[in-house]
Amino acid sequence: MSEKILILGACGQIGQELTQKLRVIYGNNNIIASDIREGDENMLLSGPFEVIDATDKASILAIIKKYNITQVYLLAAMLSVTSEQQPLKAWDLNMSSLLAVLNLAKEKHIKQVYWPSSIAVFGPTTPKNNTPQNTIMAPTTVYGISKVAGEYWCNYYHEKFGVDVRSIRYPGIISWKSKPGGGTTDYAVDIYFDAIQKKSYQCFLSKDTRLPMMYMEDAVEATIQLMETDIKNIKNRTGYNLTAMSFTPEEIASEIKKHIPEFKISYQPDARQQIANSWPETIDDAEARKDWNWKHTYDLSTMTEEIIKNLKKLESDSVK
Ligand code: AKB
Repeated sequence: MSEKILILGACGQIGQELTQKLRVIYGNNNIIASDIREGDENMLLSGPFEVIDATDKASILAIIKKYNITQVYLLAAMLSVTSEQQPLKAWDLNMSSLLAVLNLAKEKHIKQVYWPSSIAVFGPTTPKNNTPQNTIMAPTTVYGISKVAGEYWCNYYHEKFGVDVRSIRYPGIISWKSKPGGGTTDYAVDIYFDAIQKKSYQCFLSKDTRLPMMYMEDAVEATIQLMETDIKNIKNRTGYNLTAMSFTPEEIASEIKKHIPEFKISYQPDARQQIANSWPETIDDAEARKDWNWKHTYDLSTMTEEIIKNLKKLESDSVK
């Protein structure tokens, strides 16, 4: 039987691009996009779309039955910065949605679940460099606490009930087609937009804050690759470490200057600095590379070239 996939949170940064890629691979009508709000034109015209609250198990079940869904990608979540502003709301959204979907899988309404974890599972006492797959976690953010708890719920549902749930600890994801919202790594997206539009950027992190990052193309590729991997190769049921590059604001700025020489960056660290300081600088993702043959394609230089080329094209198309 071919897969029928429901994406919860399809209008978010990763959801938008993942939906389009899955529609290309599996066929538009086999990918049911959904979010708490209606999608944009691109989303609505390219395949089925449903408005669903990802914490409402009964509504998710109705959609699963309506379309004979086999897999759910649960991407609805509040990220690190917004979670600090509304801790209980974040805990409720991040946990209730996960438990709703895990229970639907336990009750055999669906066969497979994808749920994103994050480098936010780690904390200030975690080894900062080449952070291993299994190490001290102890996060100091609400978002991180919800991701650690979520990882162990996934593992529990797998061990106790045989639920096939898979997860990646995403680093900061950098994109130009879709924008993030409410994350600490968002600066690495905003910087490109401001570089094109204003030739300058004021960064909310200090110039030497090194964080693990990945280009969206790689993140989407990794996610689909993990979900398509033969079940016998999936050895980890909490969340796989995954990375492509690590850089500081100063390093990304100097890469941008190669394309836009007049670009200027200034630094005004705010509360987000503390979140960034609690996260690893570089990640060891050897297990993902071994278990499901993960390989990244983009580094800082190839990603920057690609993003700037595309944003310049968007800008020139919009003035035509
Ligand atoms: C965030 O900054 O909150 C996210 C993440 C690393 O999970 N991008």
